[in-house]
Amino acid sequence: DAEVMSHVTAHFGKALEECRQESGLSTEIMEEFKHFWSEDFEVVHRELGCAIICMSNKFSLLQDDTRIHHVNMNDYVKNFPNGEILAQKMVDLIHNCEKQYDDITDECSRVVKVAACFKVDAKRDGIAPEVTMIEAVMEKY
Ligand code: B8M
Repeated sequence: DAEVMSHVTAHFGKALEECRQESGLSTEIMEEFKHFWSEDFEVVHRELGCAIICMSNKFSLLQDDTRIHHVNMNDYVKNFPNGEILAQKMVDLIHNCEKQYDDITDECSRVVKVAACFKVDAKRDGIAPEVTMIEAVMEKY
């Protein structure tokens, strides 16, 4: 559900500023995390992968091998309004994308590929939020 995903993105995106320096993700590449879902934002930069790893670590969403932590991710998403309808779906989509890029050894490069795959699949399944939907809930977090 796209509404739930707007909440997850608004909350998760708050960690971006803490991760800017160590990830090297410039504001020119990505000004705010909500733009991840924008039609004209291309999920291609290695630095975005590094940023997603750093951000995910703030919420313990990854395992030691930088793959998704299924239980923690499920619990994280369930905490948002109607989160239970998206939690397992999200874990399944991300895990399916991880399997497709398992051979990439560089963590940041692999994670940005997984994130791009996740964006495509989330759009296909109608659970990708519009940027305006994210903006509408950002003040809650
Ligand atoms: C990690 C949950 C973030 C939810 C916010 C919305 C979109 C962000 C996309 C990141 C995709 C997750 C990639 C992590 C996979 C690690 O193998």
